[in-house]
Amino acid sequence: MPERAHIGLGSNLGDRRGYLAAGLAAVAALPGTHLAAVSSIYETPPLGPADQPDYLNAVCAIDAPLGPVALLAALHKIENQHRRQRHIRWGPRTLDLDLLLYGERVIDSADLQLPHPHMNDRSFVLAPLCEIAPDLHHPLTARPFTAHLAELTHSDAARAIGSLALPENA
Ligand code: A4P
Ligand code: MG
Repeated sequence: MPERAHIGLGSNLGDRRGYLAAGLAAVAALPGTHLAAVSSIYETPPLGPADQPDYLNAVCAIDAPLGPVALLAALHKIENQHRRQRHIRWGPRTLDLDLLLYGERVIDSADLQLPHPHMNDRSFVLAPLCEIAPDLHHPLTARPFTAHLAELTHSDAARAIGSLALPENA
């Protein structure tokens, strides 16, 4: 039985919308995967080094048969196919795919942590997540993500600026 996974997409280099759309299409095309929901696109100032362009972020939900470890490996492969280069922590990137949630699973291994450890601090994650899954609760705090989002300061607000082209295979 597939479980619902939520994935954060981010881009702040080059054709940002194009990279998000390509990342979404590649995720939707993973074996046995059903794209269940896609948020609006949000534009946000960079978290981390400030001398980098603003980000576009979005969140999608998929029903995934792969299991969390294989899904994260598949996400890394998609990042690499889009010329993602890992140099600077929190530095600029063409396409960043973070596994935010995999059902209610809690994992704390060297290569994979679930829920994503920084998600509750990031409006560019919580705003699109709450848009597509307003009733979802954090598996560890047991509180609704809408409550975590409400606690973030207004200056962190992520702004919806449009929608993503849905992949043809969705
Ligand atoms: N890893 C462990 N758990 C996970 C998970 N649940 N999802 C490991 C994804 N990766 C996970 O990630 C570093 C390591 O985390 C990997 O080896 C993976 O196995 P990475 O994607 O290779 O490196 P990174 O993205 O440079 O580092 P990090 O710490 O993941 O950064 P983030 O958290 O992805 O943040 N500002 C705005 N406005 N919008 C953004 O999207 N993104 C970042 C990157 C910084 N600032 C941003 C944004
Ligand atoms: Mg990342």
